[in-house]
Amino acid sequence: MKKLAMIPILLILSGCNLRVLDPKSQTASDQAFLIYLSFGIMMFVVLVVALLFITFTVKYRETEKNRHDIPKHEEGNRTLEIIWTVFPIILLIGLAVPTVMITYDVSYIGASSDDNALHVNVTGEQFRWTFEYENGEKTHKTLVLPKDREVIFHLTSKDVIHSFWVPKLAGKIDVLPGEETRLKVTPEETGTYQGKCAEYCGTLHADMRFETKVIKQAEFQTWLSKK
Ligand SMILES: [Cu+2]
Repeated sequence: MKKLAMIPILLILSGCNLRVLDPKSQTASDQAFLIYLSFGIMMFVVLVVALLFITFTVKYRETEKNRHDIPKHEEGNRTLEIIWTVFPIILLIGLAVPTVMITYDVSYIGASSDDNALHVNVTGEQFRWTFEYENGEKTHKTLVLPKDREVIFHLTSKDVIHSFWVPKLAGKIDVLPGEETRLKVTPEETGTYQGKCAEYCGTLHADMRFETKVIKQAEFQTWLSKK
């Protein structure tokens, strides 16, 4: 019992929080769906294997009666072979298709999107972020985004590899020198969300935290024009 009580304590002490599973954007919802899907498939496999393991352990255990029996040698059971070949393939396709679709959609590779999308250039450097809007305005510590509008981030680094991460809005994305990565996010709820660099990039890596403020579209226009 004492050991069981340790589990919640360990979770709290580990600083574990489930922001990733509290999505506030379409992208984060899609990614949370992938987490649940892969976890579901994994649990299904674990349960089936555990069930078979227990069944066979009980069924074929040594008893007084069967102590000297030598089991019949089974070879080439076609039905079983088809089941354990086809079934994992179906499971993997079930995992791969949504994963590839969502990854491509979120990475915004060549896909034509909303004409109304907001493009934000994100530059990582040791040790700060620069968020540049379409009118040339820049911010560093606060990223302001409009609610319910598609935002395309164009990310690059001035020096080493960083990783842009606002857990409630989207999964981590690498920010690389000399190459642009892209991320599509449509925030769905107003609020302030913590962001950080998720790739250790030097002594002041921990200083690369920022706030993401999602505000209503009209407020966003006013904010941007006043900058
Ligand atoms: Cu960094």
